[in-house]
Amino acid sequence: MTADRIEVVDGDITQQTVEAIVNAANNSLLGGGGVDGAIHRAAGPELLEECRTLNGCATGEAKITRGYRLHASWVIHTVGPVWHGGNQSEPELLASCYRNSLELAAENNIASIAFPSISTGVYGYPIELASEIAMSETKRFLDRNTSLKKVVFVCFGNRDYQCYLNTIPKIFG
Ligand code: AR6
Repeated sequence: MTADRIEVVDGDITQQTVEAIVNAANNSLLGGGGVDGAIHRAAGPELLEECRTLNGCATGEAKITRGYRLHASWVIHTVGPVWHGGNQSEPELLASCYRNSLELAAENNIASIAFPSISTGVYGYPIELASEIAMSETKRFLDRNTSLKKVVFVCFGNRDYQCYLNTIPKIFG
């Protein structure tokens, strides 16, 4: 059952015990605020050193690095769209963040991964809409992939957590 492989938690993504955590980065991949800042602080300066070698990342795409001082062995950096009202390919770009991150995980034999709520902080994407994309894209992936055993959606605070919980039945029935 696909739904048995997803989990929603209220917490800090840097503290998750999974093989890979996803970073909601920007095109430079050179750090920032929000979850990006928290991940770089927890991983240590070696993460930034490796990110410097990647030449940035296009919106909707994903790149992988080591996790350094994190519990997670890997960080998958993806760049969500900035919300401009929804008519500038934001849904497609956000979906491709999840799809490309999950594909990178599978290619690297990663069995467990945690996502933050990409684009819903500084980038302003409404979380009700974003959570539906996060879960529907993940469901689509898990339905045809068996190597990934666990996908954790890490919500930062109770409001976001409740929103994600409300989305589960809409997507997983
Ligand atoms: N663990 C889990 N989620 C977190 C954490 C954490 N430690 N800290 C924040 N969040 P944001 P974006 C949540 O703004 O909207 C950065 O500067 C947060 O509450 O981090 O994709 C980058 O460099 C929100 O729900 O990312 C980019 O410039 C979610 O993570 C820009 O922000 C995403 O919020 C990316 O903006």
